[in-house]
Amino acid sequence: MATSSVLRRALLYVPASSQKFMTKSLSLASDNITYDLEDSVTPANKQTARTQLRDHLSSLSNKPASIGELAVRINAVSTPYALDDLTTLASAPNLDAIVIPKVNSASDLSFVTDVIRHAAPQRHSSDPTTSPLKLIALIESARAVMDLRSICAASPYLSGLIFAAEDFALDLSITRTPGLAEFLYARSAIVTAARAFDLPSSIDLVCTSYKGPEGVKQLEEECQNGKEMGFNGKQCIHPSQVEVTQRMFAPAAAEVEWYVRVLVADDKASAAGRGAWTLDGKMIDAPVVGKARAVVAKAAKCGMDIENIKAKW
Ligand code: 1VU
Repeated sequence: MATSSVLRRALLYVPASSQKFMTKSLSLASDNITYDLEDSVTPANKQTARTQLRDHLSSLSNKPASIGELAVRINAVSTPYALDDLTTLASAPNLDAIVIPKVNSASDLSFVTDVIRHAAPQRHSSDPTTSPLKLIALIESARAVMDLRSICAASPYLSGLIFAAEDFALDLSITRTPGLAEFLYARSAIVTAARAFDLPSSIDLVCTSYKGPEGVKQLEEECQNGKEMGFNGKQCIHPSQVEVTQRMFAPAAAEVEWYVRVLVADDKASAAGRGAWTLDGKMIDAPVVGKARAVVAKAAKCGMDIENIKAKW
C-alpha cells in the first residue's frame, strides 16, 4: 500500500470568473483548492478569469496555512485557450499544480510540460531548491482509460489522476446510477495505474448533490465507496463538501486504533521471532503490518495524535 506524499483528500473547484468565490476560498481548510478556467467559465469570460486569477495569486503574500495546495484547472489542450492559460499562469506565485482536463494521450501532457519549460523554466529546472509545478491529469474518455499506461509515463511532473464521470458517461453513453457500478472498470483502472506509476494521488468523481442532509448522505456513501476502491481523494464543488470529504478520506479513529495495536504487538512478536501471530482472533502477518504502517502514517499526516493512541497500548 502506497503512502501518499501529498495529501489531496478534497480538491475543491473554485470558478476563477468569480472574485467572490476566490476570496472565499482563502478562508477554507482544504487540502487542495483548484481555481477553474474550464467548464465553470464561459468562453466570453475566459480572458477576464485568467487575468483575475493571476492577480489573485500574485496578491497573496503566502499561501494560507489552512490550504495544502493551490492549483489551476486550465482548458483542454485541444482548445484555443490552453496556451494562453499556461503562459499567463505557469509563473504565477503560490501556484503548486496544474490540473489538465480531457487528457486523451501522452502528447497532451508533453505539450503542457513543453510550454511550462518555455514559459516558466524556473518551475521545471533541475535546481533542487525550487518546487516543480506538478501536473494532475483528468481522465474523461474511453481513449484515455485505454492509454493510461502511456499517459502516466508521459511527464516526470505528473502527480495524480482524476476521474471525471460526467464526460466519461457522455463519451460512453453511460446512464449514471447511485451505486456507480457503471464506472467500476474505469475507476479501478485509474487507481491501479496511479499506484503502478507511483503517482501520489488518485481522485474520484464529483458528487453533484451538495444540499441538505440528503446531499451529505450521498457524499458520505460515495466517499466510502471511493476509499474502499483505493482512491485517496474526491473532487468537490461546494465548500460544504470539503469537511465531509476530508473526514471520510482520513483513516477512521477505530481503524487507526486497531492498526496502532497491530504495530505495538508486532514489535513484541518480532522480538519473539514470530512472523505470523494473532490479535483479537485475527491472523497478522507482513502485509497486514505493512498496511498498518501506511494507515498510521496517513493518520499522522491528517493530524491525528498517534503517540497518544500508542500510550494506551
Ligand atoms: O457564505 P458566503 O456568502 O461568504 O459564500 C457563499 C459562496 O460564495 C461560497 N461558495 C464558494 N466559494 C468558493 N468556491 C466555491 N466553489 C463556492 N461555492 C459557493 O460558499 C457560500 C455558500 O454558497 P451557496 O450555497 O450560496 O452556493 P452558490 O449558490 O453561490 O453556488 C453553488 C454553485 C454550485 C454554483 C457553486 O458552488 C459553484 O460554482 N461551484 C463550483 C462549480 C464548478 O467549478 N464546476 C466545474 C467543476 S466540476 C466538473 O467539472 C465536473 C462535474
